[in-house]
Amino acid sequence: MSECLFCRIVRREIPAQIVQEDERALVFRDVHPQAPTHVLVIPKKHLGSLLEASDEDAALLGHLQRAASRFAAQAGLSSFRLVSNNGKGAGQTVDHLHYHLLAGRPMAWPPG
Ligand code: DGP
Repeated sequence: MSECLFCRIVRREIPAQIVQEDERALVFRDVHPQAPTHVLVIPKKHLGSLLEASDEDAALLGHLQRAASRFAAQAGLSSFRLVSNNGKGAGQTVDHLHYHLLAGRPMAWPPG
């Protein structure tokens, strides 16, 4: 059984504020929010990062973006940022693919 933190959230072994779920994706609130709305969109399947995704995961990757857009619509968001840190150098701290969906404040560009 995987000790991965986000796999454990998928299995409900660690509590999280889950806001959306389907057979392939989970959306839950980030424990250290960086914006008034900050959720994580993850695949239930373990992928360490986008670097572990293969052609057979293409539909799953599209599914995650649709999960993000569905959350944004249901939350009434008129704008949001969707970002994924891949690799330590990019700031990835949890080795399970995830997209941060941030909204509710002005967003600077480029990100730090
Ligand atoms: P990243 O640094 O891009 O790998 O983002 C990981 C995010 O995961 C970070 O914003 C904090 C969040 N996080 C870490 N541990 C937990 C946890 O146990 N529960 C929840 N809900 N979020 C977590």
